[in-house]
Amino acid sequence: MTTRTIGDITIECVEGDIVDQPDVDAIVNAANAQLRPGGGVAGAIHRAAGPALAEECAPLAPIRPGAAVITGGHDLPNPHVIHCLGPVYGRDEPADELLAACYRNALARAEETALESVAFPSISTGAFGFPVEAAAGIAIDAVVGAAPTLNSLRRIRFVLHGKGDHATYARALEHRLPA
Ligand code: AR6
Repeated sequence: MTTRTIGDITIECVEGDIVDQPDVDAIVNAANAQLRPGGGVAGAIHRAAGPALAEECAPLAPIRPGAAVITGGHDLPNPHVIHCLGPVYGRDEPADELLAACYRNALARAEETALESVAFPSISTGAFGFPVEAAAGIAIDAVVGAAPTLNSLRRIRFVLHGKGDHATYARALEHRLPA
C-alpha cells in the first residue's frame, strides 16, 4: 500500500477488488449511462449488491459523462455506492476534464452524505479505453486538489486491479505529494 496525507485526509493506493473494501462508507462504480449491471467494476458491484441495486438505480438514469449519483449498498458491506460515468476515450470530450469531474462529483456526493471514507476504482481505463498513465495523474490531481475543501471525508482509497495499475497510481501519488 502507498499512503500520503494531506491535512487530515489520508490518500491510499492499494491493489485489490473494489467489492472487497468493507471498511469504507462508499465504493465508487465505473458505471454505464443507464446505471445497469455491465462488465468490469459495474458487473462486480451489481453482482455483490444484488438486484435491488439496479432497481434503485433505474429512476436515476441516464447520467452524463462526468456525473455522479449515490445509492445504497444493498448486499454490499458498504452502506453506499457512488456511480460515476467516465468518458469513453476518443469519443467524450474534453476527456481529461470529464474524468476529473467524475472524481470531484463523487467526492461531492460523499460530502453531501457526510461520509468519512470512499474507495475509487480506476474509472474509464477498462472498457472505456482511457490510457492508465494519464488517467492516474488526472485522478490523483483531482483528489489532491479537492482535499482542502473536504469536511467529512478522512480517507480516500484507490483500489487498483493488478500490480501494473497499482504501481502507476502509486507513482502518480508519490509524484503529486513527495514524501
Ligand atoms: N475491482 C477493482 N478494479 C477493477 C475490478 C474490480 N472488481 N474489475 C475491473 N477493474 P471498467 P470503465 C478495473 O471496464 O473503463 C462496464 O461494462 C479494470 O481493470 O470496469 O469506466 C460498464 O458497464 C480497469 O482498470 O470501467 C461500462 O459500460 C478499471 O477497473 C463500462 O464498463 C475500469 O474498468 C465502464 O468502463
